[in-house]
Amino acid sequence: MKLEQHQITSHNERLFSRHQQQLAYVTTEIQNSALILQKLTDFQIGIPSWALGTGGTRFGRFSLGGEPGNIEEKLEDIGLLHQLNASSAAVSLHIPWDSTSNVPAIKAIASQYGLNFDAMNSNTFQDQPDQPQSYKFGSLQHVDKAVRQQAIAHNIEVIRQGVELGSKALTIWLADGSCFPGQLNFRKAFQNTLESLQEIYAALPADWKVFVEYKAFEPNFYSTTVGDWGQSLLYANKLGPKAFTLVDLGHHLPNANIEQIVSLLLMEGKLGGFHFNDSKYGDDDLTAGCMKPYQLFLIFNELVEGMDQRGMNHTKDLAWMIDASHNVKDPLEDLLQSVEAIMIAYAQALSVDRAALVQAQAENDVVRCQEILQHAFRTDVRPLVAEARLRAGAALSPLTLYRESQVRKELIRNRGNKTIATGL
Ligand code: AOS
Ligand code: ZN
Ligand code: ZN
Repeated sequence: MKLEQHQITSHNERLFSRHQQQLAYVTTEIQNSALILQKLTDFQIGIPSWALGTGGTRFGRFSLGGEPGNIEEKLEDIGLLHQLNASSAAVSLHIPWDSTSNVPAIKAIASQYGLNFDAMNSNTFQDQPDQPQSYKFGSLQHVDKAVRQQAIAHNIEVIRQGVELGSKALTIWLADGSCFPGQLNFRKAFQNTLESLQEIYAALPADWKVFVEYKAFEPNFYSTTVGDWGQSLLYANKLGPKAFTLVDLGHHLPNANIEQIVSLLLMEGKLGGFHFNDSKYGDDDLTAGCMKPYQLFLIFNELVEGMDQRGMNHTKDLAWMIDASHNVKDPLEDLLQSVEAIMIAYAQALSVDRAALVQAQAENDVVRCQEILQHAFRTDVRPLVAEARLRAGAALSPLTLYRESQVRKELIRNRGNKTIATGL
């Protein structure tokens, strides 16, 4: 389903005069609003193919209806999001949840919606019906070489499919680890994983990157073989210049200082990408910014400062992706909220008075440092984010338009009421 241009136009006309007033105010408050607008227009966030249907937990799943049943429908959904917010120009696929058997058709649909293929995700955390070896005791770390080989071959196959689609990166998240003390020799597990990763790394095309995603716990509850940014960075450093760490916001132990991690990874040139989400307890995969918007801002504050220090391109040099999964919301509405929260945090970080902060830090003026950051955080930049969308031909209020045009009703009419999206 696609929106008609006149639907967007008339929505924007209705909200325009109020928007103008709000924008006028914020542009007097923020010095560099022209630059921020440009950066917001350029910024694009990858949508995970597995976030388009309602997720579930081991306690059950509640179908929403109208969910995409195949990759073509997933691309349609992301295309719709991109029409609404002009900030979701990429999809992150998951193999084998997504079938790429018809590459020309997939590419044609993607280009029709103006979508690119962000990092490809491999899956060695589940057994597929036809596979000879089981991942019950790990994949790249496994004590049995045959299992490791199967997992390596899968990752290389994912790269091959990604090349055909025009993706430029592979994200490896491993469930590998152990559930009980004594189950694993930590060093052997690390070495096996490293050797396996080296084989995958050797298969990367010259212009590809590999992202090593870490996670503190779950599904293993005693040790995880890529458990934190230290372990991920060890792998990335040992692998070479095409290997990077991927930070998923939900993958830390409680209260971890993620903004400091981000800052140091950037300093080392080893930050590769992001999985945005939010959480209260663990890997909750909730809507970005729904729990800790100040933390999201502080992370972006480090990102902007660190990327500018290194002369990096904000949009192209890191892979920005959402990783979310929901039980109670319409996933499309949820993704609109996540993208909005990310854009707001980014705009706030861009508005920080950097020179004043540097000076206040040099003077150990702790109060002033806090004031500078909180001023940026507490200034309402939403009109800037809306203006960037307006200029890109998208909706002033994507969520409002989504609801007004009764998208979900239409999707249910087309795809049915009892739908299961492939994924977790
Ligand atoms: C798992 O916890 C990780 O966040 C993964 O990045 C992701 O959710 C999974 O690989 C789905 O593709
Ligand atoms: Zn993730
Ligand atoms: Zn996760």
